[in-house]
Amino acid sequence: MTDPTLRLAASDILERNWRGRHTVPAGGLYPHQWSWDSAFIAFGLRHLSARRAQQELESLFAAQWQDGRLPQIVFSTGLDDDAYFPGPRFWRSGDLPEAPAVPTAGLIQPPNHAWAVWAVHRSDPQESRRTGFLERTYPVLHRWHEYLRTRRDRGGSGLLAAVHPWETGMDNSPAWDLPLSGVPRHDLELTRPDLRHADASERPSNAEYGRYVYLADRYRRAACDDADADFPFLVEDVGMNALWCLSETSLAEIASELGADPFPHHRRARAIAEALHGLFDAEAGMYLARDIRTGERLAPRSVAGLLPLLLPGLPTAQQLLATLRGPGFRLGETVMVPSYDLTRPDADPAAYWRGPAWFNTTWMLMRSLRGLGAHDEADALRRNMSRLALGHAFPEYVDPWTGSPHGTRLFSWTAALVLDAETDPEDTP
Ligand code: 2M8
Repeated sequence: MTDPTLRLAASDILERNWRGRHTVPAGGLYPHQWSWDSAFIAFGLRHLSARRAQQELESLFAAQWQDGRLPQIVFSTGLDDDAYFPGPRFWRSGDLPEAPAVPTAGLIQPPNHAWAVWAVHRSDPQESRRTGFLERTYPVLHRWHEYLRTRRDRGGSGLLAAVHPWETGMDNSPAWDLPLSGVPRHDLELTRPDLRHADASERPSNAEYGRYVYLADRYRRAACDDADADFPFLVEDVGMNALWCLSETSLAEIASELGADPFPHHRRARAIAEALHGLFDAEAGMYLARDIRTGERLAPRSVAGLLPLLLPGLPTAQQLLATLRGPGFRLGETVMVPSYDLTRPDADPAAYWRGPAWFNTTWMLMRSLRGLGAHDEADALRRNMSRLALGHAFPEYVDPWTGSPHGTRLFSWTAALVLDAETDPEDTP
């Protein structure tokens, strides 16, 4: 780590957002535990305390459903129900037979967890072996991936489907505009505690929220059973599937380390990679999400479509690199990687997942660039991330051109991922 000030500031935020067994993404806007946030946060925590990184992941794993799913949110008890919407009263997970004892949401988020577990192990293998970290977590991760494989392949293509934009982690991405347009709006008056903590112009609109709530409510009414053949939102998201594939590769490493057979994981990772290839669009120069209901590819080019760069030996890597460096994403001219195609007239550098640059996606692409030998470009991204994080109180996201900060501040994965990038700059996916 070159800059002790950065390390101190980042660890301060992770300390401030630590709630005893897990870290909240941000105190006001996101006061519970989020699934893929925790995995990103563990990448940073592992440089401060291997034990704490293990706890972060294992507090999430303790909320695994009997069907194997890891929930989008694990609700902290002791907070008012209106601290976040939809909260525990909306989900009433305790009434569902497959849900755990702790209150959770019924949706999921991208499966980056096995990847994080393997990274936590690698950072201190001795401590990991001493505490039996992999022995405990391997069965959890295995059941999680089985849930995705058996219950979420809604299109029969070998890819997992998202039933809600929230599941993709890129909630408001323009890629979801078309499939969302056919979703009815929930007619109840909306509660928007998020607007107490963030500017309304930067958050999803009430119209979008009405549809989000309709989908979540309909999913909950069916006891989150993934069996509703007419479900109005079913998409194959590139980012979720790329992370699933990468995590399956990590499961193979974990299995080997435990003396178990890695082959089934390698076989599944290959099958996901092959299915994912069906989403490659040569004209777009990247992967595009697919709407299962219509069978059509979704044209908006979001940063998710570049995330297969995380996968080793990707046959389309050079095409993706060209797109990342081209007019849509402008690597080298922008300070961090934008979330959406800059050539589109509706790209907005400040609106939630519709143009701004996020630290998690930039960090993933920075690692991918390094894995492909593009060290100068990876270093430039790392330096920009650190400068902007430190200069702007660790914002949730930034304008990709100017670096000006947006969203909430003191954001946990921003702190964790710059800490990781600076401490272990040579690490690749
Ligand atoms: C954002 O999503 C939540 C819903 O899950 C929200 O908008 O209220 C997204 O940026 C998501 O990727 C992230 O996990 C979550 C918490 O940081 O916030």
